[in-house]
Amino acid sequence: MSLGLRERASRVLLDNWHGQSTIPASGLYPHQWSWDSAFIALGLRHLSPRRAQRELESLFGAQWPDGRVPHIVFDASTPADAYFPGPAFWQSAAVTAPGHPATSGLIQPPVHALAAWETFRAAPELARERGFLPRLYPRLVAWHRYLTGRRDFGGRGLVSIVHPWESGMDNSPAWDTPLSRVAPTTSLFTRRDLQHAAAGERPTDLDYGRYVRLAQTYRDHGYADDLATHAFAVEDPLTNALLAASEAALADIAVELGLDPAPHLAELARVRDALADTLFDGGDGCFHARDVHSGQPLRCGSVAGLIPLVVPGLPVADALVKTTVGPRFRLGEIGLPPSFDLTDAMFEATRYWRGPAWFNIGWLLWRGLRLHGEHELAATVRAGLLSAADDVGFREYVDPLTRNGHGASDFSWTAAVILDLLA
Ligand code: 2M8
Repeated sequence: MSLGLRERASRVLLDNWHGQSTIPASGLYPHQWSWDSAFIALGLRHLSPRRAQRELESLFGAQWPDGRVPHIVFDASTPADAYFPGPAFWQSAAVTAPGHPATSGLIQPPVHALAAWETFRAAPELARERGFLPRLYPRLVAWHRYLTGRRDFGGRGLVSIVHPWESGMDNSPAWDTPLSRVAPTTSLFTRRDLQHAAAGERPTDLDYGRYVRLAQTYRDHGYADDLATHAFAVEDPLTNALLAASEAALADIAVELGLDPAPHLAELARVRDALADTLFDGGDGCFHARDVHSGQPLRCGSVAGLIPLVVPGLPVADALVKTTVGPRFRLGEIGLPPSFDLTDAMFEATRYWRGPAWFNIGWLLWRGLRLHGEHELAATVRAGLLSAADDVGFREYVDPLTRNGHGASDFSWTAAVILDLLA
């Protein structure tokens, strides 16, 4: 099984390569996405370490002067109306230097330093020869500095996201309450996504109207990061957990570069403490996002609440492990992580981030479980992900109960994490 699967996964990444970076999937996602590229690099490093390095370098080549890494880097050779919202909507040229690639103005979860370190480890000699880490490290530091310096709206040492697209888990039920306060846009727009995917598996039109309104407001304020501009501002456990894990990776990178890792280890400890002290719910055995405007925890069964397992030294890992195998996620039994609590009435097995299992999330849990010594459960997750991909191909997401595939086919991060699991 493994040989065929590896070859098929490699083919997906080769086909989706666009010269300097990889698109998530043709049709639905025809540009470069930020956190997709990080997962893609984790797989590409086994296929072509040089390409994996290029993947991250081209993403960071589009970094903004303020340090933010945009969530989409537009491919200039792709028709402008292939994706909505495209370059004309975001108008990034107004805030970046001439010649800068066109990008969105939002961010995505900061898994990049972790991917950069793993990419380096796959081919240290080539990376040293190419100056991969010396060039990337200051950019990674500036990225984290943007997050901690400009996005701590809650004043509690955690990063706030200002749009559901920034979470990477766009229509997660966790965002329903804060999103309900947002008036949908009155501008007319065409949803290009529905030309490539079934409406029943995507966010609703009402969701999109709100997404567009939030992005328009941010853009019309020159992408300034002040809380008053943002109707939506939440502290998300997944974003902050990946920041902490990436600080641990920055410490490793610093050592490789002959620099002092101590500031990164201190930052890891600081974010980890802030997460555990403020977003962990002991009664529920998981982390909850917090709505910065209301000050309320967004109590809901999103799998994002389990992702802090990737944080080294997390003091509440045992409680999280218990939750993963309990009735809400049944990870030990089904091997695939539902994106939302299976027992909740809001669970929808095939609608995007409201229930389906995603391979990048499975990979993060696999990594987190191993980090905390849960090797048997990690092996179950690995087997679940591999057999699902073998059965249905490299789909964007799968129904965690029937294991039927949904969303885009030949989806890059699915193929990439499968390659990594096979390595
Ligand atoms: C999805 O998000 C984009 C908007 O950023 C979309 O729906 O068009 C999400 O699944 C996100 O996590 C992912 O990075 C992106 C590309 O795969 O698609």
